[in-house]
Amino acid sequence: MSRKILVLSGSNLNLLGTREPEIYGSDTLDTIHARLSAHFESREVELRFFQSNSEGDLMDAIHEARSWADGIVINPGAYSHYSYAVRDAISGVGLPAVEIHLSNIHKREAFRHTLVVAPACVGSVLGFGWRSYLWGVEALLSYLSDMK
Ligand code: CA2
Repeated sequence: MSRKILVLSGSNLNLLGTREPEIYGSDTLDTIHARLSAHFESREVELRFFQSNSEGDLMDAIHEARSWADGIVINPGAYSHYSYAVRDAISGVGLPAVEIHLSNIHKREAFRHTLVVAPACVGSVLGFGWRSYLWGVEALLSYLSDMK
């Protein structure tokens, strides 16, 4: 069955590849997106990518996904830790979402241990660098296949 998935990235993720490679890896977000496209090309999976630093733009993308997507993979960036608006957008559209993080936030500063978007998601993948995106999509596809 063909699937359509929105891969959403939030605040500061456009800076990937420019600094802090020891935490986030050295790939740019465009490189990660290209890897995902190549990986899922032969599997009837349509991926659409969007990044924004604006909470409102992320919310709009989530709202629009209701009309075309089967689910959402989201790295909200720092919005993960305090955006009830992004959380409500995910709950509001009713699409299954998987939250992902490049880094293992549980090993980092205390403020990153607070996760307010994650409870609106079906599950999370974190700590695997760019592969968190890959396995986030895999996890969502597996979840969707159980839903029929
Ligand atoms: O580990 C993740 O994926 C994060 O969502 C990344 C966010 C951070 O606020 C979350 O706590 C965990 C930040 C991404 C910022 O990435 C940068 C990359 C290079 C230079 C500056 C920022």
